[in-house]
Amino acid sequence: MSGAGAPTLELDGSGLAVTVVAASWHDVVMDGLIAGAVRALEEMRVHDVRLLRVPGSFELPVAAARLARTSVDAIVALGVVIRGGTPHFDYVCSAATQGLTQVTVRTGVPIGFGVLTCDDEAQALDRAGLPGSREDKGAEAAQAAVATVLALRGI
Ligand code: DLZ
Repeated sequence: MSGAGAPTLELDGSGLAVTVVAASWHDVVMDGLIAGAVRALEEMRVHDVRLLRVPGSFELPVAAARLARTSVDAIVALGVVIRGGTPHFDYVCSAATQGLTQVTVRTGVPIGFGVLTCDDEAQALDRAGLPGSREDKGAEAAQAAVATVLALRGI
């Protein structure tokens, strides 16, 4: 999927509580995604920013489901899944994507989707918001989560 076309968002997240739930596989990429998300939340003046780590991307939906029952306004889900030689990639990607979709739709709590699904580590590093990366998917997911909270308030 091309990263072109992402919106430029000027958002005021003051008064919001947002938790970043982050998998732990591929630590260099994860460090970049988490830093990007936290930086973006701070730039949007989100007053309560928390971080919850889980082992892998497969565990993101259950963590998000539990968080959605707390007082959070939004969740940012971050993970990196890199294709290997077995079908495991497809199962983990599908579990994370479908699980997070179910949580956000069923609970109404916006979830910024920052799970990278890449062919190799180079692709992931290029999206991780690190020095030299072309994209910052952690920041994009954080902005999407806050933008959705604000948009839904307007209904
Ligand atoms: C098992 C596994 C594999 C092979 N690859 C990844 C990966 O690239 N990214 C990731 O976030 N998690 C991976 N996992 C771990 C699963 O998400 C999960 O944590 C384990 O299957 C234990 O439930």
